[in-house]
Amino acid sequence: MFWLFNFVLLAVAWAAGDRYLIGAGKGDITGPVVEVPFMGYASLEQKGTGLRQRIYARSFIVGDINKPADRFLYIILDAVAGDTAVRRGILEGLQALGGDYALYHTGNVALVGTHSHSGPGGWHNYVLTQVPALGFTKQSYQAIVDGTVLSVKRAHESLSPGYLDVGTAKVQDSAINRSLWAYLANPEAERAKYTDTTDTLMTLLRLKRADGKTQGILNWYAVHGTSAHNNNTHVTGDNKGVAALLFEKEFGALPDAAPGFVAGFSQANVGDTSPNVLGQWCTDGSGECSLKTSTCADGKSTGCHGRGPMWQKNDKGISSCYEIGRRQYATAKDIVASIDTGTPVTGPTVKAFHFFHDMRYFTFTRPDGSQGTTCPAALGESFAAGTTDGPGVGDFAQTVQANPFWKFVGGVLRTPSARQKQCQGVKKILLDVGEMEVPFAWTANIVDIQVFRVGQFVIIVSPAEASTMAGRRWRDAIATAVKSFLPAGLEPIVVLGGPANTYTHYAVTPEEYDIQRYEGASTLYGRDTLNAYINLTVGAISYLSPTSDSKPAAGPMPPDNRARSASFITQVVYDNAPIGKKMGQVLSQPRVSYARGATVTAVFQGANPRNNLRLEGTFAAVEQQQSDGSWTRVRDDSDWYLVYSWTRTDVVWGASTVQIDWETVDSPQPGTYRIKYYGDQKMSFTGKVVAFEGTSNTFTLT
Ligand SMILES: *[C@@H]1O[C@H](CO)[C@@H](O)[C@H](O)[C@H]1NC(C)=O
Ligand SMILES: *[C@@H]1O[C@H](CO)[C@@H](O)[C@H](O)[C@H]1NC(C)=O
Ligand SMILES: CC(=O)N[C@H]1CO[C@H](CO)[C@@H](O)[C@@H]1O
Repeated sequence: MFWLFNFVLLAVAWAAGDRYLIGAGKGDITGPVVEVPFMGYASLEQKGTGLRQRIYARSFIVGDINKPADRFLYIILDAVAGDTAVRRGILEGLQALGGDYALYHTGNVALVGTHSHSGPGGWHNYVLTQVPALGFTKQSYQAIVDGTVLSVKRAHESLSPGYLDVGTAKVQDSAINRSLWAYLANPEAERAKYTDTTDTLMTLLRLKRADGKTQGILNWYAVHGTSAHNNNTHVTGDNKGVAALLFEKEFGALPDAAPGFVAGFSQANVGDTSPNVLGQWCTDGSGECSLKTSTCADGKSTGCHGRGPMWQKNDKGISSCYEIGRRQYATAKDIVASIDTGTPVTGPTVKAFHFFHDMRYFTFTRPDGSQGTTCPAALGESFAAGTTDGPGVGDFAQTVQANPFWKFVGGVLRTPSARQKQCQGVKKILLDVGEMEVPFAWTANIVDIQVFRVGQFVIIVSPAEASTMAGRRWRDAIATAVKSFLPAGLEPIVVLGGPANTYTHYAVTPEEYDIQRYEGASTLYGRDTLNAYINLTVGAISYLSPTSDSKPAAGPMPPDNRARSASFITQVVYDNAPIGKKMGQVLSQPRVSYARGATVTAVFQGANPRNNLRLEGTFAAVEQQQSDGSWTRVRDDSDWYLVYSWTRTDVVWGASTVQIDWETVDSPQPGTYRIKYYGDQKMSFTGKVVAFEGTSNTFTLT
C-alpha cells in the first residue's frame, strides 16, 4: 500500500512539469597536446607532453515548445574559461551552418569553462591571457571552435519535446575555501546563515525526453579545476572532465539513456574554492601555511601547496584529480537516482538576455542606495603571488608588498592614471591592464552580462570567477527579482555558471576586496565589481518575464583581436624515423603477461601529434582479442587510465617517440590484448601529412 501510494505521488509530481524543447550534444575539442603551454596556472614551463583524457565541449539546448525563437544554448568547455575569441568563432560557425542555426546568436549562447587548468592554451582574445600561452595558436583555437560547433549541431539534431527536473545533494569533501581569511571579512551575520565556507550543494537538471529517455544531465557545483598540479603536462579536463566521462560511460550504456546522452558538470561560484581538501601545507616542514597570507616560515608563498585527497601518491595531482572527479560523479548519480522526487521545472517561459557593458567608470546605484563606480581593469600585487593551488612567481606573498621585478615590469608597461588609482581604492596596482592597449587590449573592459531562464530555473552566466559569498549575494538578488513574475508559491531556483563568455578574472565581495588576497587583487574593476554585475543583471530582469518580447540593446562590441594576434609556437617542420627504423615501429614491446593492476607499456617510433589532432578519434587504443580471433577496441583517448606521451628525441632529424601506458586498474577483463598507436607524419620535402599505425605484440592480463 505504502509503495503504491508513493508511486502515484511520483507519477503526479513528474507529470506536473511543463514540456520544453530539449537537446544535448558533445564534441571533441582536444587541441595540440604537445609543445603548447597549458592555460590556467600561467606557467611557461607547463607545456604539453601528451594526453591523459580528451577534452570536450558539451552543449545543452532548452527551448519554448511553442515559440522556437525563445531558447538558450548552454555550452560547457573542458577548458579554463569562456573567451571572446572562441565565442565569436563559434557564433560565426553556427551562422555558417544556415537554416535553423540562426536561432543561436550572441543573445542566447553561453560559453562556460569548467575551469580546468590542464588543457592547451593560445586561444584567447586579450594580451594578458596570451602571454603565458606564447600568443595565439590558431590550431588550439580552431579545435575548440570546430569541436564546439559539432557539439551544438548534435544537440540541435537531438532536439525533442521533454521535461526538466531539478535535484540537489551535498558533495562530500570535494572543496575547501582557499582564501578563508578573506571570507572571514564578510559580516558575521551573513556568514552565520551558512554552515560551509564554500557552496557544497550540487544542483542538477535532468533533460528527459517525452518518450522517457534521458538526453542529458547538467549540474552546477563549485570547485577549482586545479586538482592536477602545475607540473602535470598531460592534457586532461581536470576533475570535472573526469566526472563527466565517468557519468557518460556508465549512464550512457543504460537503456534509460537516449543515444548521444551527455553529462555536463558546470563550474559555479568557483573563486575561492580549492579541490586540495587536505589543506595548505609548507614544503619546508613548518606545518600549515599562514591563514592570512598563505606563507611559510621564510615569509614566502612559493613553498605553500594545497594537498588533494591523494597527495601522498606524489603523482602531480593525477590521483587526486580522479578522486575529486569521482566524488562529483557519485553525487550526480545519487541525485539522478532520486530525481523523480525532485522538483519539476514548471512554467512555459524560456527567456534569455545578453548585452555587452563597458566597466570603465560605470556609475550605478548599489543595493543600499549609495553610488558605486567600477574602474578600468587592473590587477593588484597579490595577483603575482598566485594561490595555494599554484603558487606564484618569486617571493611574492599574498597581501604583502611586491618585489622590485614585478614593480619594474608593471611600471614599464603602464603607470596607472591618478583617476584609476583612486578608483581601485585599496588595490595596489601591479598591472594596469585595463589602460594598456599595446599591441592591443590587455584584458576585457567590456564584459558579457547574461542570464537565462526556463520556468522557475534561472542561470546567471558570470564572466568572472565569483567567490563563494559573491555567488550567494548575486543568486539571492536574482531570486528576489525573478519572484516578481513567478506564480505565487513557486520558488525560483537560481544557479551561477562561469567563468563564461569572456574571462574577467575574479569577482569577490567588497569586504573580501579590502583584504586583497589573490582573488581580491584579481577582481578587475575595483571594489564595486560584484555590485555592478548585480545592478546590471537585476536591472535587466524584466527581459525574462513571460510577457517580454524585446531584447536589451547589444551594447559596445568588444575588440576582435584574432587577426592582430601572433603566435610564438614554432610549426612542426617535419618528422623522420632514424635510419633503419620505421614510423609506428615498436621500440619497446609490452611484456608477455601482466597481472591486472600493473601498468602495460609500449614505445613506438612516433611523429608529432600536432600534425593531426585526430578530433573525434584517438592517438592510442587497447584492443582485446575475441574468441573468433578478431580484435575489438576496448580503450581509447577518452579513458583516464590510457596515457599517451610524446618525446622529441632528435630535433634536427625530426625524430620522436611515443609511449603508451595502460594502467590496468580500470577493471579490465582477463584476456589477450594489444596496444595500438595512431600517428601522422609530416613529410620532409612535400610537407604532406601521412597517417600510419603501430601495433604492439599481444600480451595477456591475468
Ligand atoms: C609537482 O608539484 C607538486 C605541487 O606543487 C609537488 O608537491 C610535487 O613534488 C611535484 N612533483 C614533481 C614530480 O615534480
Ligand atoms: C542600477 O543603477 C542605476 C543607476 O544608478 C539605477 O537607476 C538602477 O535603479 C540600479 N538598478 C538596480 C536593480 O539596482
Ligand atoms: C566547506 C569548507 O570549505 N570548509 C573548510 C574551510 O576551510 C577551513 C580551514 O582551512 C576548513 O577547516 C573547513 O573545513
